[in-house]
Amino acid sequence: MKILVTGGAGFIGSNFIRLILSRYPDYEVVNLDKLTYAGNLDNLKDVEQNRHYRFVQGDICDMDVVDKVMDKVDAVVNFAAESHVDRSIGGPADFIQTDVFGTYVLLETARQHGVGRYLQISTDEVYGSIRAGSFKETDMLEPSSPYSASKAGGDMQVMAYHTTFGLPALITRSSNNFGPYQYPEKLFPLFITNALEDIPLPLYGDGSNVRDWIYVTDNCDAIDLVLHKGEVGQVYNIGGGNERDNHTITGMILKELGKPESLIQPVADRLGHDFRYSIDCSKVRALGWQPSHNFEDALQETVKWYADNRWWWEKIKGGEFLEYYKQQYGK
Ligand code: NAD
Ligand code: TDX
Repeated sequence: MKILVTGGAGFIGSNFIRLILSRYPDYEVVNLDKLTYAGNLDNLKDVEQNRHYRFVQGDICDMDVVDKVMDKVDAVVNFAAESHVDRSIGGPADFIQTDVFGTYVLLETARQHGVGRYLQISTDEVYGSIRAGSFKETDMLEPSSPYSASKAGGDMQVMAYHTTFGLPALITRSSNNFGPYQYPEKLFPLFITNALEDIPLPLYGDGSNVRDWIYVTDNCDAIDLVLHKGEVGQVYNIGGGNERDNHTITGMILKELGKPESLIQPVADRLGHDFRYSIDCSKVRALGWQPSHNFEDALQETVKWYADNRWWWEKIKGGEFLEYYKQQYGK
């Protein structure tokens, strides 16, 4: 089987490629990634010499490039996206371009090539916020941020290509991932690395917003299952079942590192900040998946990974990230 993974140099995509290459030694993986600020070939250093793996630098919005890399591909898994909510508030254009138009280019090319399976990696954020209960796959999409609206736009096109052209397409919508190789703009890696550097942890609002956390390889496991066993035309929610508010997560990270709570710095809330995400995952569980990581152990493992792998994040935090951080906080 030959799989085209797009956005494979990012956080989840790189963890997914590692899993596929180790689990299916005869598969071919082509990784098409533009290498935006979030794309990082260091994430795949350990597999770059694997003869079943090939990296191509390119944009999913470029139909010529996509057409070339889709040659003789059996399946496409699209991770490529602008993925950070705060950046989408600062400037939505790149989000519309990659998450909406880029998805269209992939779908159209997959249709022309007669690709056997197209899997779109989406997010629980497309449903919007929910005070009580959990969203099912059939619930209405009510995205709140330019990021989640762009992702919802991508999802709509995927289903339209399935219904109209019979493209064998599927979608996964996962909750918040954490684990190794996550760009340090997101909550977990930002707070862990800031704490390691003894600099403040900017907690939005009153810290009471709730996310459902999933360890990244548990999500990759579920994606693998849906790719191979999912029913085309279907959506699968993938959640860790670990709902925690941001204040609790922050306290756990600080405790793990033996750092004081005085490092927490309450800052202005995110605009349109969704209060709580929660998804019902009975459908993917019925397919045979369940998370294999206990939340507390996985958090401990993740904190240790960032503490042990300063080489990975110190150079990121010294570059483009600093400019972004300055814009956010004016220092
Ligand atoms: P990420 O930002 O770490 O990685 C995105 C990757 O896509 C990067 O390597 C980047 O270079 C690449 N990319 C961006 N624009 C591109 C383009 N135009 N052409 C080719 N490559 C491009 O993101 P992530 O956290 O790994 O998320 C991966 C996917 O999973 C995204 O689609 C995201 O919406 C979704 N998702 C993420 C989470 C999460 O918690 N991180 C949760 C649910 C869903
Ligand atoms: O500095 C911060 N302070 C803070 O309080 C940051 C970066 C975040 N937060 C809060 C906002 C959220 O309530 O922490 C929570 C998590 O924030 P992010 O890590 O930015 O994740 P979120 O906005 O929930 O979106 C993530 O999960 C769903 C990913 O970035 C998306 O790509 C994915 O679709």
